[in-house]
Amino acid sequence: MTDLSALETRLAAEIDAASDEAALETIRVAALGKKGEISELLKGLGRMSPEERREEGPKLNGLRDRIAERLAARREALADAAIAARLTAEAVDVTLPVRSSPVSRGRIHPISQVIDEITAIFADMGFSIAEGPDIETDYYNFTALNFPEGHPAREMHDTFFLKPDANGERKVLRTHTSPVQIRTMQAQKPPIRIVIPGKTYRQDSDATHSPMFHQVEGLVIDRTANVANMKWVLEEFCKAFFEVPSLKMRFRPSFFPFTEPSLEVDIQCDRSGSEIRFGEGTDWMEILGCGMVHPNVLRNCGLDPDEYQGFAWGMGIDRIAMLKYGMPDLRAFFDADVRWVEHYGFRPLDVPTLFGGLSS
Ligand code: 2NM
Repeated sequence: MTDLSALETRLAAEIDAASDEAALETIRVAALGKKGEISELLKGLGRMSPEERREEGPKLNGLRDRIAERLAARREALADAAIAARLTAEAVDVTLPVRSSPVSRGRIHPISQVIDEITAIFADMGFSIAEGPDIETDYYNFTALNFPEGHPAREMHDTFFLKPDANGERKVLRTHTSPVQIRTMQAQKPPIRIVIPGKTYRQDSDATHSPMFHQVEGLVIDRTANVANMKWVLEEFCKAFFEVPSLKMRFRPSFFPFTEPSLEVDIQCDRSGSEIRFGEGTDWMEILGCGMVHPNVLRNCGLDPDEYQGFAWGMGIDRIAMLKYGMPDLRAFFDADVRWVEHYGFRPLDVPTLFGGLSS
């Protein structure tokens, strides 16, 4: 005869010691499964005499029920413990400080800021922004812009040439953004009013020159655009950009292949103090080049110079960014030094607008 109380004690101890659901299931199968110890004992009831069965039946049934109950209770306790462990492990400390978002930590590079300021000013005057490829054909970078073949101006630009392609065509890294003006004039009918910010490339590298630099150029084409219009646009731009109410400008004759006449523009400044100030003083600083678009350039774009005329200008962005925001070394612009960008950069949400202030 099996010692039922010893069996119950052993099973109860095993159940209480089970550390997870799988261990518990193993114990259940060994006791109450088809071939389990208690199941086998229950099967034995059939072979007993009625008297024996009346005696043993309730004992065995009681044992089976108590073991089943104990298994269920242990299963529930394990599930509760698992949830409690998860709650502890996944607890969030809501008192920790909030991590700052990229929008508040990130900084806009001063060049991007200055491009945004310049385009905001011209957009306010009714200009559109145009862009084009950095890799250009010789035609768009030089020929269409009235640089004669073999003209020294081509060498003047210290051009980066790419390896010739299968057709022997030698592409260039654009030396100015003017190819975008050619593409726009070919694609769009006048009136045209565009500004073109972008990267430009020349083989030049020292404290004040980087082989990659930034330019912004502008173009106006219609039937009556003239030098007076050009001077007004450039004066309004300079006042808005340097954030001064008035500013003297000086226009000196110059030469560019793509404009006739060509002019260089100086703005009034004061260098007597520790920092340069614009719109006051008796000094001059060269800031941009401009002129009336050469009739040959108009013809190259399919425009009749007897019908249409226009003006264009160009300036370097990097130098005026240095002047406006007091950055002493051009080379730091392109070092990708996070500390530098944190110091000189601008907050992403402080978008420059004319009504909200360009730089404030
Ligand atoms: C400058 C100075 C003067 C210029 C001219 C043209 C075009 F395509 F219309 F002929 N684009 N840009 C221009 C004129 C650029 O940069 C110093």
